[in-house]
Amino acid sequence: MRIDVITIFPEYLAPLGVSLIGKAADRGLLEVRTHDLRSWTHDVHRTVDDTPYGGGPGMVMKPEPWGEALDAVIADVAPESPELLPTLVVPTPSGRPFTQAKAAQLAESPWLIFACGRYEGIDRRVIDAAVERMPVEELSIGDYVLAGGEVAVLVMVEAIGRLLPGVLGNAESVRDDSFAAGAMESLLEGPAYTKPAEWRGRAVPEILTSGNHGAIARWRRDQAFARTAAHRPELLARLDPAALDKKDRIALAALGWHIEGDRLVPDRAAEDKAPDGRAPDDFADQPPA
Ligand code: 6GU
Repeated sequence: MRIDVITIFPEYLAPLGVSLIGKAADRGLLEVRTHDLRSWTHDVHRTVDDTPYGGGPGMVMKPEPWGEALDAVIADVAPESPELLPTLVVPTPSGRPFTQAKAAQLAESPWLIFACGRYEGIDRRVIDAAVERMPVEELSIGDYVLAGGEVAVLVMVEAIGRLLPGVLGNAESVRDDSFAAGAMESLLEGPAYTKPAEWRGRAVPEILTSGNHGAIARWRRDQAFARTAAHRPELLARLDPAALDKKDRIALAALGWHIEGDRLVPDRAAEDKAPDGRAPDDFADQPPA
């Protein structure tokens, strides 16, 4: 996969040269190129922003440097092979949610361009024009506001990069992740333990040293249900009851959840609360992109 990042702070992307993603790049599994947006300015001050039309606080990124930057980065695409066009990802708090499913989808693309906005965002015409040339995804990494898209790009590239073939040592580790498509899609992973078997008077759960792999898998799944019920109850409501076996139902019943028609619902609405009293709606799921 090729990844181009256009930003006014190329040094902000330096962590992509480190750790899992850096090693993947060293191994040729992914190529990251960062570009300084200011190299497509032509004034002495290398201006990338201006005041908003219509007034209001803050500054808006000017369209001209962005237009030239995108032209330059996609310049090597032959007009007769539009299937080689990259997907443009624009990190923005007003985007659609960046989810594990979206990470998996983007991991299938051979080429991504990330356009990092700062200030109050990029002049809308840049995105409107790009949509006519290539697939564009405006994506948010959560319900909070960052100062710019760079940190969101670090998040997204790491989530996407670890899904690329060969990047993780153990391909199975992706399958059991929280949110992984399939059995873990709406579940959080439970706790993990390593040696020593006893530490400061605390023993590892006995089942994990039993060697009974079926029982361990069952215990882990029950732990995932418990953790999800405690931390993200709104995720449990999304589980498809048809995908639950008898033991799943028993585990969920013990946590106060039962099946009503084709939905999993809490026994009593009052229990539909996180332990800290926060309403589960605080993490309400957004509709799929
Ligand atoms: Cl993707 N960008 C910015 N600037 N702020 C955000 C975000 C993205 N996602 C949540 N907040």
